[in-house]
Amino acid sequence: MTDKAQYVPPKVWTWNKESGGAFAHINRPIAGATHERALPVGRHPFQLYSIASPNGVKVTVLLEELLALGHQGAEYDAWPVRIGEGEQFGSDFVQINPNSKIPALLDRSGPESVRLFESGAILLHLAEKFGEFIPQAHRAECLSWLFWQMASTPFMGGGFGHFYAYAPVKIEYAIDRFAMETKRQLDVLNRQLADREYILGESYSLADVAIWPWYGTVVLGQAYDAGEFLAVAECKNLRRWAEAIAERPAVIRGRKVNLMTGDLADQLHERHDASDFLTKTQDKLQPIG
Ligand SMILES: N[C@@H](CCC(=O)N[C@@H](CS)C(=O)NCC(=O)O)C(=O)O
Repeated sequence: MTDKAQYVPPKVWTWNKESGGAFAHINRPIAGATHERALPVGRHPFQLYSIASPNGVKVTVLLEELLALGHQGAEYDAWPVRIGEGEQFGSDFVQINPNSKIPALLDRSGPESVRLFESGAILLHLAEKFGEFIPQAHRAECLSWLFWQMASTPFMGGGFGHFYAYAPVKIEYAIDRFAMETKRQLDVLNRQLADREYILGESYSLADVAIWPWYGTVVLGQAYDAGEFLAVAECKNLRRWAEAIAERPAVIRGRKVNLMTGDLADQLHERHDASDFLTKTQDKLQPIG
């Protein structure tokens, strides 16, 4: 290891400067709204406020999968939240998610609106509401993998991704620590998929919906530009699974919703109708429903 420890922490930490990382301008050590901001509301039972980050994509993929199964009650309006501009600290957004992070969902299908935050809770709520993607015979296993993803990914995203791709300095100790853990997590999945088509076995489930946007994109070399560094090609089972899921029409659609970066042809900033995929992106998919 080459880095020398130079920083001696003071007795009490104070917020006196930006950290310098890629998202430093939106990081702050206090919660709550910074400004008044109303959120738009559309006509559908579900109002999603999000972006097409892995945590956001989990939800749009599930909604698109539910619609593909014919659940018209899963129709949704998806509104972008520009987190780089601090919209997650607007008053209406904070009313839905006091933690100021996307995704946030308003379920207006019942007599009272229900607010939801934390992508895992949103997935569980939707899957239970429509009775899909949690096979009763494997319910405990499915929840175990869902909670595994929610608990494990911050080590990869906030740990490895941050220090490898976003931090203003490359710190060998931090990159080693989180690369080690990320490799271990990839191996957990690679072994699980050695003799199973999907995480739970033969059928695609909520576990796959939750895990794919993070670990699927990493193993396909689409995250942090780290495919070579992490030698993801070694994870052959995981790659086979990731490639198969990437081709699902609902996954292709879900990844476009609230996408604000990359190829313009793929960006669907707002989604209000299945036909939006055809009229507002250059998607060649047939509209559903
Ligand atoms: N555990 C949360 C994490 C959500 C999260 O970290 N969202 C990020 C984008 S992927 C965000 O909104 N960041 C804005 C910020 O931290 O201010 C979940 O799964 O919903």
